[in-house]
Amino acid sequence: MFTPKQSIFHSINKMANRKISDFAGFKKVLDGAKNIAVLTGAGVSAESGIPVFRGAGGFWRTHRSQDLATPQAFAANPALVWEFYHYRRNIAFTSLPNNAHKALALYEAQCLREGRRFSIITQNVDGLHQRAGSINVIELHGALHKVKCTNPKCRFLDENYDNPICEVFRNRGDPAAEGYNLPVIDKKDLPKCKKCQKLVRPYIVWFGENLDFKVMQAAREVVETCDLCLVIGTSSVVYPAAMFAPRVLERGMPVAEFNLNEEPADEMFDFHFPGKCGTTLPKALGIEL
Ligand code: BV8
Ligand code: ZN
Repeated sequence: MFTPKQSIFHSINKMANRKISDFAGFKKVLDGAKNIAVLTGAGVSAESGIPVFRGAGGFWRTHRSQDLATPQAFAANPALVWEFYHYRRNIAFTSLPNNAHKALALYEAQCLREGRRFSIITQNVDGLHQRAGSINVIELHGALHKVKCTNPKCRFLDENYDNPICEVFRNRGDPAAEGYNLPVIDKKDLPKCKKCQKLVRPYIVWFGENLDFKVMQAAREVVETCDLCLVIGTSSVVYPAAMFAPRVLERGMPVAEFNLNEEPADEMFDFHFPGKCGTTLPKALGIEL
């Protein structure tokens, strides 16, 4: 690797040469790549109408989303956390993939025809990549349509697309409602395990919880072997996902970011495409929708 002096020069040189909206330059790199990794975050689903995780979209009633996405919040008030996830499930199940999801699915199919690898590592839990037709998707943080039994002797993992997931949530979940003047939800009315009848939880990785070992292994293998990485619609603040693109850079491989923000999340990214990814991504991938 570089000596300290060389690495400073390399960084300055890279920052000076970072290509903003250089679609032609990116296409050359893209066409030559044999093993493409794509890391997506909430921004890739924003144009489908799904609120992003931080900023204005990051609140539900008076709660910050990330304060509800914890095992402590669920233990303290499972009804409140389940109502929050009922709200998220309802939005996800009634939303449609947007052009960013579709372009990724079509480009994956093109790579498969050409014998090239194409892997999506998503932080999202909305299932929209798969509904757009993407096949090779690693869901780092679980999925809204899955539930897991809380009984340590059972741990049954199930798929569940019921909306609402149980009767008590019908006409509930409205983020504008004042929670305190709604009828209290009794724990006995919350979703139960099909096998042992105990309480189930959303199959979601909450803050402070480890990611599934096999999922992390699959993601690491993609990060360690790719020869191009696209980072799409993420604020790159949540670990361990936030470590992936810097690791690709460390390996000397190119990284291209697609984000609303004018400034890249990392000075060292090779390409940055500011704007809505529903517009920039199909153009960069050369996909006509
Ligand atoms: C773990 C499921 C080991 C929930 C999620 C201090 C320092 C470093 C790390 C930590 C720390 N303290 C704690 C930690 C660890 C913690 C963490 O990283 N915290 C952060 C907040 C600092 N991580 C964990 O706990 C992870 N586990 O580390 O295990 C461990 C164990 C015990 C103790 C410590 C460590 C588990 C993390 C998983 C959390 N679960 N999701 C749910 O969804 O309900 S993460 C959650 O954030 C969502 O999945 C979301 O996807 C993800 C990341 O957010 P983004 O996707 O980036 O979304 P965001 O809104 O932030 O940004 C949207 C972006 O899109 C913006 O940049 C915007 O500009 C852009 N955008 C918007 N619209 C568009 C667009 N771009 C293009 N086009 C558009 N149209
Ligand atoms: Zn069970």
